[in-house]
Amino acid sequence: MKRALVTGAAGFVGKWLCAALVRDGWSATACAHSEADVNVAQAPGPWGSLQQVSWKTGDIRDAAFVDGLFALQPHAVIHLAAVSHVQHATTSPTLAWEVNLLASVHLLSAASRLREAGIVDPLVLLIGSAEQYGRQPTANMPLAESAPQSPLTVYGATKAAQEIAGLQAFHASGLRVIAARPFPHTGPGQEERFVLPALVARAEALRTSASGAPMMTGNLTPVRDFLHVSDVVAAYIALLHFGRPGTVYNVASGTGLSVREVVERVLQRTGVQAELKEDPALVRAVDVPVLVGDATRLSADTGWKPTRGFDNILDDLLAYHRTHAKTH
Ligand code: A2R
Repeated sequence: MKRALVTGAAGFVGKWLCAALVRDGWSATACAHSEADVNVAQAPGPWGSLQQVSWKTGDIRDAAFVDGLFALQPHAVIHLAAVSHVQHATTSPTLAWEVNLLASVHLLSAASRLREAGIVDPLVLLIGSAEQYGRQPTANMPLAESAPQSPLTVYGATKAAQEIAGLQAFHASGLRVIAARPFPHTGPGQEERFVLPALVARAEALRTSASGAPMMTGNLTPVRDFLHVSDVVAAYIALLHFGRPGTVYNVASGTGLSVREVVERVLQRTGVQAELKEDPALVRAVDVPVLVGDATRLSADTGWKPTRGFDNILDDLLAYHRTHAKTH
């Protein structure tokens, strides 16, 4: 049985990924920040069972802790741990650089040592972000991986830097690094500080209160490409099997929706009629106007295709919100 090490495993994507890895026949070791995170992550959810996953806890900014994780001699490392929220990275840039870049460097060094010792040759899948592209001409959408990286946010910059570090290790020593640039993804279990769960929660509050209040939103003009988290973790597993080391892959649907269209679809799906009102507190000071990705390379190399459309994503979020709201 092949061994996979997953960092950031108690986070939103981590739970979906660990459960999917077990279903795919991997022995998964899940690295979480704290015991408290593990306890929360083990609550049952639509991602599947985490009972066969073994957990390690610690801070991946600590090089000795990261070295210790490699005693497991993993065949694959999927590096999800990050300051993952764009605004959090903007307000805490030092933390974002430490976690999103330095911790990745610890991981790459530990994987290289294992490889050089001839013990195992781990495949390292670095999870970056579409935010690495920054502001690009709308005419260039959907963006291929050849588009220049010009990150606009601290978050995007840290992820671009992580990728450069990973590809440098590949070029210098042959460490098998693959870099993924996922476009926005959501689904059950994502925190409400992220846009779609927040919109669903707000629409549900309007529906249940029947107050006739307006739907508060951030900037309605940005255009984004949304995927279901289950399709994203399927892409990561496909890359473990068929990805080419030293290669960058977009993970994207290829379809863009404006935030206005997104909000309208959320209201329609929840059965709420409400006026839209921009809340200055929800508007980002710096935001990328359009981000739509081209995943032709990923599909060509791995056969991956997204399976869940936008309404399906919303229905899943709604169902989860309604169950979750009832049980908490
Ligand atoms: O800091 P916590 O307790 O929220 O744990 C987060 C963990 N993490 C760390 N783990 C160990 N040492 C650290 N210094 C450290 N800092 C953060 O990474 C959390 O459990 C996990 C990230 O999960 P989420 O914030 O839920 O992100 P999500 O959506 O699962 O994204 C996964 C990856 C990230 O690299 C994103 O930037 C990318 O996909 O989109």
